[in-house]
Amino acid sequence: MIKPDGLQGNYTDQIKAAILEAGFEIVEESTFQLDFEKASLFYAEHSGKTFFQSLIAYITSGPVLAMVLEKPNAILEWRALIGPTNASKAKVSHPRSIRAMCGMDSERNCVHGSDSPQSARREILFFFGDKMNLSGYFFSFLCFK
Ligand code: RTP
Ligand code: MG
Repeated sequence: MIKPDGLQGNYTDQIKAAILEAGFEIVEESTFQLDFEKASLFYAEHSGKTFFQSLIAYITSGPVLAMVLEKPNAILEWRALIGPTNASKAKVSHPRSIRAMCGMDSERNCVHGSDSPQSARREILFFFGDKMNLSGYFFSFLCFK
């Protein structure tokens, strides 16, 4: 997912170029404006943390671009490509990462990545559940092939 700062900073083309250069296929994509309720659901694992309210304000501050990316070992490969959560540290430790390119700090880091097959499944359903036939067969193919 490209977060609002990624879209507002006009980084979409650069991020997509990095995605394709790394060998991912973009299987689905769509922009969404999340509201407080939806963003809270998306980041439910962080509810109660000190940064939660700020995170929700950030993620609802403009549209996001959600994508389904496909590649062998996609989850780890994508997390490696985006770099560490803190973008200001990424600029030093992972200067070629996407977060180094378009992020700013520990919150405004311009992109999100699912952190497990279970998260990927939940997040793909969250954004594209009404669009895809996810009643079992297709999704198993998508996630675990
Ligand atoms: P993401 O879920 O967005 O891909 O990021 P992540 O796994 O690298 O990091 P995570 O721990 O899941 O945190 C989710 C998002 O919350 C914001 N954050 N702010 N102010 C802070 O200390 C802080 N820590 C995390 C970031 O936007 C982070 O990506
Ligand atoms: Mg996370």
